[in-house]
Amino acid sequence: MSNRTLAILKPDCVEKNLIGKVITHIQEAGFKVIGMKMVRLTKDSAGGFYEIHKERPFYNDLLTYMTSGPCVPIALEKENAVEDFRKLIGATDPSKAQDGTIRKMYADNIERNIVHGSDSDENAAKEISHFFTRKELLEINGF
Ligand code: 3AN
Repeated sequence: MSNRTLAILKPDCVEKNLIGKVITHIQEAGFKVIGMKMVRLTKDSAGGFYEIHKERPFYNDLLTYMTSGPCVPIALEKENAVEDFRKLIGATDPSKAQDGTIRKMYADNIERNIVHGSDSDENAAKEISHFFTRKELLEINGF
């Protein structure tokens, strides 16, 4: 079991001025921020990140949305990080998310759903390296 996951505060989160509130929820749930930056994804970068969804009908819309404004990738550390973070954010479709989850509280719909969380340890490692070099995490944290 790995202890890291990747969160992305998506363009709707940034646009609604919810960066601080969402990070507060994340930190109060016991996650430690080990890397964070604000980026504007290009189509290529978003396409690479969501490669697994390439054949899905919502893929093009997803890329348009994810490149529509800046977002905030955050590398997080906690015991059982992947599973605990997915519990904290709730179901992909906010109307199906449990009360108290970040998506239930702040998300508009299944596409504009405020926050991304890695779905496995393997993907967490890949996704963290999509946004952060090892040197960046090393310089900040000594990892
Ligand atoms: P999650 O973000 O909960 O892991 P995924 O990985 O299945 O969900 O989907 C990635 C992103 O694609 C979602 N966060 C959402 O923005 C978008 N998405 C997923 N399913 C749909 C759908 N049925 N219609 C529109 N957008 C979707």
